[in-house]
Amino acid sequence: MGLEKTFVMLKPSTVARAMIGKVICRIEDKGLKIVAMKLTCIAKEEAAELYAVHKGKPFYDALVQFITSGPIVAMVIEGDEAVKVMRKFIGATNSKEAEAGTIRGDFALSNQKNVIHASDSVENAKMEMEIFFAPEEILSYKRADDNWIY
Ligand code: 3AN
Repeated sequence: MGLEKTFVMLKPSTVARAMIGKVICRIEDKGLKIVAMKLTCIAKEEAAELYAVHKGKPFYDALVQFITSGPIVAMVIEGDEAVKVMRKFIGATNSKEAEAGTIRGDFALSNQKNVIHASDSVENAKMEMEIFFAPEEILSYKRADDNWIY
């Protein structure tokens, strides 16, 4: 088993649509474990760090504007191959093309207001969780169903 941690963010549109619970429910039902979580606002500098790879792209300014427009939920999610599993679970960036059954496929129509972000590699996960969490904020605990998931 390859236990991994990944960074997940529920976007301002998800908080505004009162869908935090719905999305978290999916993550927990899958057997993935929330090991850190906070409702917070992203500063422009944090947004620039998070989306550094997109700087210069036509949608960059709108993306930073959107992601800083209201509260987000930042989380660290742990599980077997959590990075790959979460990416598959959220679906394609363009929600219209995201498969039914994925979070974006089921809850969105937009490629910007696409509900959720999840890191695309173990390296990026580490970098992204460090933007939002101090090491002591990432917890380790047993869930009652751990033995039935693994
Ligand atoms: P993903 O979130 O699926 O990893 P990325 O990393 O390519 O997608 O893009 C990061 C974010 O930038 C997306 N979640 C989305 O909000 C925004 N974005 C990506 N492509 C577009 C686009 N063509 N138009 C508008 N926003 C986009």
